[in-house]
Amino acid sequence: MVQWLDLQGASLGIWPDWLGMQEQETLWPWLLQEISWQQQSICLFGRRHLQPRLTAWFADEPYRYSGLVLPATPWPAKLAELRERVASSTGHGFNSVLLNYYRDGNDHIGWHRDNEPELGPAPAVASLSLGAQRRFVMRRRDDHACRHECWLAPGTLLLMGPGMQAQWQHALPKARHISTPRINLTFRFLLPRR
Ligand SMILES: O=C(O)CCC(=O)C(=O)O
Ligand SMILES: [Mn+2]
Repeated sequence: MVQWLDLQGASLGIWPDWLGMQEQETLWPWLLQEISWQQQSICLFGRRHLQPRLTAWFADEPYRYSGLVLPATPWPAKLAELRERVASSTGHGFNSVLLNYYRDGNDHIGWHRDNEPELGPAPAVASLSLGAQRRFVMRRRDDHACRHECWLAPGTLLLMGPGMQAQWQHALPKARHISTPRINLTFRFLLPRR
């Protein structure tokens, strides 16, 4: 059952237990064994940094973010099947997935918006969480005191609806007490290049 929240004009959808325990138990080792996880270095404010997490990428189109160009990469059948199920639950189609592997609570993602030009002006971004439960925080760009947060338990599907990226930033903060890993699959739709 989906829970919809209205965040001042942007909708957030949460499907707890979207992926059952048994499927999580087969998907998790498959992701660890079959995905070629990389620690990318990115350019932030003119300096190069290693990202504080590992990532992987599959897409029908190339994607540019934080000074990186991620090429078009064919989808493994397992992820293509998940993409269809995410599309049918959320009502949004996706042609790319960015996977994040947070090795422990030190790995994180800072405040940002998923607002690259390829995503268009009002993208929907769907996120499937596996492994350690982590805190996902959102704040309005124009009023950082206006915040919302949720705990992303394994198996949860989250949809940041159209409008969210224009007004809100999001982050997955460090959680030093967490020693176990988390994997997150973020499904996006990239506009074909003109
Ligand atoms: O790990 C998460 O839940 C969020 C990841 C994220 O925001 C991103 O990859 O852009
Ligand atoms: Mn994001």
